[in-house]
Amino acid sequence: MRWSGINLLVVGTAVAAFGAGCSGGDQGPGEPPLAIEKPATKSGDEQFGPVDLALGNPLRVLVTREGEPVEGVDVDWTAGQGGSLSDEQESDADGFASVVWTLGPDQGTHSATASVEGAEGSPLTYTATATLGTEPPPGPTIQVLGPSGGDRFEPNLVTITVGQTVTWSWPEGAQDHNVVPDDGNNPIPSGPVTDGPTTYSFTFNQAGSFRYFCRTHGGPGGVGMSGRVIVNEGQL
Ligand SMILES: [Cu+2]
Repeated sequence: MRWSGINLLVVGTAVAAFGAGCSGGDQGPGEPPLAIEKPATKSGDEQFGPVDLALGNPLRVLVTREGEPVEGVDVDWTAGQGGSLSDEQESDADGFASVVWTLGPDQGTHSATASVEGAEGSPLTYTATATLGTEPPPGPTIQVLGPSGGDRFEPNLVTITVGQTVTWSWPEGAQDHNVVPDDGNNPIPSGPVTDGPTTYSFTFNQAGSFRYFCRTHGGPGGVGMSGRVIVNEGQL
């Protein structure tokens, strides 16, 4: 499978070099190669969606040659994990080609690829997280640590998607910590400083970058025992 793919690529390159058999994009002799990339916005990469349903946004690829969009190029798409894709279309006047991705039946990480024979950057891999129902997957847990080993949040930077829940966990031995938001609301304050073991959770329903700190050992603006949660819009 791999080997035949490489052989096809070599043959395709050789054919293109002789200036014959081009499949769109006006590839001629001596012309620089096509390149494909994920668009900077709305690529459709890293979406969350329920199993067996189409993702909310299409996957998009940008086809260029020397930085200029190229129209009429056939992009080959594949979907793994039992997923399926809408009919392929050639790149448009702005160099974009897109497909709608319907995820397969299993929960977890799914992948799809876009490829253009002989193009730089090919193949591109897109991933999606398939969920059961419409609930976003659980978010990360942040350890609330110290004094042993130093007073700190670990990790002190996490990145999530809107709708995900972050859990702070004070293990046994953690002393005099709380979670206080710089902006007063995100996350809602955990309350008075407390010892472990205990937990506190907050669901971020707003995109942005949110700093927080421990009243005893830190302060706003990233001072001392502090951390940050970056919340991305879902389904970019
Ligand atoms: Cu503290």
